[in-house]
Formats: sequence, C-alpha cells, structure tokens
Amino acid sequence: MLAMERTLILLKPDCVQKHLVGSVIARFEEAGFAIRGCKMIQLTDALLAEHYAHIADKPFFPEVADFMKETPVIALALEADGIIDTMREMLGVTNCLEAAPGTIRADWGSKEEGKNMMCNIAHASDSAETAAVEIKRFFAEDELFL
Ligand code: FUP
Repeated sequence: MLAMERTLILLKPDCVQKHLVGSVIARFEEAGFAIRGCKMIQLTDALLAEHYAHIADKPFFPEVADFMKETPVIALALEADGIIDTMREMLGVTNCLEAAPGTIRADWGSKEEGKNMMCNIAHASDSAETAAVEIKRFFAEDELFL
C-alpha cells in the first residue's frame, strides 16, 4: 500500500516567465494531488544556500542562484498517496533534453544549451524525509491546511 506523502514544489522563474503556472498546477490537480499550501516567495541568498546546500560547491551554483532570484517563485505543498515518486515521474529528469516525452520538463523546460539543466520549470522533493525539511523551510505551520 502506498503511504500518504507530501512534497514541496517550487515553480521556478522560467515557469513564471513563460506563464505556465496555471498549466503546471492543472496537471497536478488532474493527477488528483491535494494542495495543502500555496504561496509566492522572492527567494533570498540565505534560503537558496539552504535549499541548494547539496550543490553549493558546484561551479554552476552562482548561475543557478541568480536564475532562481529572477522573479518570485510559487511554492506548493502537495499531498497524495506515493506523491514523491509520482511527481518525479511527472516532472522528468533534471536535464530537459533527456526528460521522457510527455513530462513537464520535456514539454516546457528549456532545450537551449546551457539552460537545459537549470531552466527546468519546477523543483520537487526527492524523498519523504527531504520533503518534511523543505516544506518546513518554505511554509510556517499556519500556512498549511488540513
Ligand atoms: P533536481 O533534483 O532535479 O532539482 O536536480 P538537482 O538537485 O540535482 O539540481 C539542483 C539544481 O541545479 C537544478 F535546478 C538544476 C541545476 N543543475 C545545473 O544547473 N547544472 C547541473 O549540471 C546540475 C544541476
């Protein structure tokens, strides 16, 4: 039996700039995911240093951090049975050029060389443990519902 799980989604600045926020959330609702939290946030260096601690020493980190501050992002806390794996399948792999056909990143992510890893529409938590930490990072208790 699948466990009821939550995941943290960030709709990145490329998603906002391409006016795809509604289209991406529509896919989530069609998949039956429940929205437990939803807000617009301007990311800061401090938040990004926490969120991207695992890539902070990579040469591409400064560019990723600048990109993530280009516009505010939309943070979502979504819930469904087994949502961690389902969501990562729906998104496709990090590299939009390699994402499977029909995934969000294949359909809407950047195919431009140098942008195809970074401008990939959305972030999703990679495990239930990470999701708990990430949801707490972006949402106060009273910003989550049910
Ligand atoms: P994901 O879990 O798919 O968000 O991907 P990662 O945590 O591995 O990557 C974090 C961010 O760094 C993503 F936004 C993509 C970006 N990235 C690059 O820009 N270049 C790379 O070579 C790897 C990741």
